[in-house]
Amino acid sequence: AATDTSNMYSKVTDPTLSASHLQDLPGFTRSVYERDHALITPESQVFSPLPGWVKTLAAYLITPAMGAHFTMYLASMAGNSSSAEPPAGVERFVFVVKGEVSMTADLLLDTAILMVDEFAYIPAGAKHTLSSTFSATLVVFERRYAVGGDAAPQLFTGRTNQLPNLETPGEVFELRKLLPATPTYDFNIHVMDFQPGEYLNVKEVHYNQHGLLLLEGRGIYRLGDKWYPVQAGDVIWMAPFVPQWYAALGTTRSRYILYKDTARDPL
Ligand code: UGY
Ligand code: MN
Repeated sequence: AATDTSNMYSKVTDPTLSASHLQDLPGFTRSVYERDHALITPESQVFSPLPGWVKTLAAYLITPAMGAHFTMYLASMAGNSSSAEPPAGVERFVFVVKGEVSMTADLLLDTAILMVDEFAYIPAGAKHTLSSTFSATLVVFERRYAVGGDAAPQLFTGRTNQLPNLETPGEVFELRKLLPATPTYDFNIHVMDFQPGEYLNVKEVHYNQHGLLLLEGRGIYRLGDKWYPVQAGDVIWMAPFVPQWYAALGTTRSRYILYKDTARDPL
């Protein structure tokens, strides 16, 4: 009997490693963990109960075990969930990527509602609770506050799209800083936008550490001498002095949120 040959060469036009299959390929991940950087893509993110929090799973993506001085985690809050306090002396920054959370705090008169693209900075020791009636996802950055400056950090909330674009001489990206750029704060959170085809002009090498979540778009991230295709949902850790560079590709803008330690003497 004649064999059906119609699909015989189908791998040529539908290869296993085509973009549509890459996500599901058993054993395949774009994640890497190197001495001075890591890329942690969604299929590698492992969620487990967040100690003290109610009905919340979290994936710790950056911790001091890697050499970082901060933690970065994604917290996935189910319905009727709530947060716990960070350890003593630790400040917290939360940014809502999905859903909506309420925040009560001793230093706040009213409950604050945080929606997607909104954020809160909570100084070390400030009693507060984040809760969600439905489900919500947060990206959280925490570190032990390094005393400095002449004023105490304040608890505040904000909305990214209400912040001004800051000029960065020699660069084309749009930059928003979510914390005041004063010596009171020992880190900042940058939101950076690149249109397709735009890229960092400076091939950066600097003492600061970064934790990055790509919120929108896709492109190529250079870390050290490796070049990584990245897309929304990917997380990157950059150790001090790792050469870093980004170029936005695709058809939509790239936007990432980035932790950066600032305003402290590295000694
Ligand atoms: O501010 C920064 O260091 C930032 N431009 N770095 C980065 O995007 N990798
Ligand atoms: Mn940088």
